[in-house]
Amino acid sequence: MIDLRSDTVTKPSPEMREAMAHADVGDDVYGEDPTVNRLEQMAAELLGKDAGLFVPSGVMGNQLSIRLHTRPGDEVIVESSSHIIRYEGGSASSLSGVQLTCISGMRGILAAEDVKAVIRQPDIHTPPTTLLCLEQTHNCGGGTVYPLSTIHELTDVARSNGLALHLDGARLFNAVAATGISAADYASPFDTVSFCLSKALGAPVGSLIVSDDTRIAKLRRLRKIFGGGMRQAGILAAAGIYALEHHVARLTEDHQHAKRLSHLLSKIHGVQCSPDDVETNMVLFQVDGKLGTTDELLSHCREAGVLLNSVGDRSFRVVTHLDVSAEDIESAGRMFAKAFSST
Ligand code: TLP
Repeated sequence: MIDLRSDTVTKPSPEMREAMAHADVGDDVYGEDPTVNRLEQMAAELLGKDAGLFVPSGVMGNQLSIRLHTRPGDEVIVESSSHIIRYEGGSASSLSGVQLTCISGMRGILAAEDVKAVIRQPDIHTPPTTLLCLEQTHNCGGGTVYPLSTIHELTDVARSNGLALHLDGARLFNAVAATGISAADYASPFDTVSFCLSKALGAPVGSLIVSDDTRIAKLRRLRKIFGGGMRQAGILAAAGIYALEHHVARLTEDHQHAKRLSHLLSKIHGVQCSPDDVETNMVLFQVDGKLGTTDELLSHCREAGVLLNSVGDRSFRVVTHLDVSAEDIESAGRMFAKAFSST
């Protein structure tokens, strides 16, 4: 089975497991796990911030950051198909008591004038707008890269209105691989940046938040409150260090695979797919209604030997990753052709 549902499905390689098995560990709640400390320092250096905090998941990275930057009743601006609004179980409202204001972007990418238009001016009737969250790369946009110039336009508007800035950089390193712009340059305008080790980078667990020393100290306390304080987490951090050392440079391979797959998909009758839209490791496509319902199409693909996720009515997402080879991509192309002709 070729699994293209997400880049979260990768399994740790024997070398990564070896690194995990030999990790030096201690109790991280006491700050005594040398491997976690090394990973946090590495992340901070890579992203050009003072300090880092290892957290169990991308959702926790986002939610701790939202809690840090807001008070209950505040308003947070997000893109309307962002992970924070779509896939985090409503946690921003339940855990931080904030209200989310959504603006639609072009394939997930917001425009500064649209953000400016929804920032509320102080008034007793309105919630204070206190935070802008962006997503790099943009998942539902199709792995879209936020251009650095657009980030600067958006963050300038937000800053001049007193908003804090958080970047959900779950796939930040895919943007780095696609553009050659450094992670530190992308991170620079933000107060907090989270990124995931367990997506394209192939680690089994974990994300990091980076920021200045004061904010990281507060986030460390919040992590404990949210139940994310881990003990001998060096075993997991070792996988993260291995991922940062060995799996960043190869991301361009995943991008080439996604591009190739988009070309194969675009040639299938009844499939709408634009290879020009493929910027990183994701491909979005739609399938003609005559070929079946969403569920039927998913099961035809499974029967043909390929797994993928639906992201809407007859709309699908495939994600390339570490455990998918160039040959797998060619096979997946044939499997999709079979699945979408079998009705
Ligand atoms: N994304 C997953 C699903 O939750 C949709 C996926 O398969 O793409 N931010 C972004 C942009 C993400 O794509 C994800 C995971 C997260 C945060 C959350 O990370 P985890 O799953 O580690 O909590």
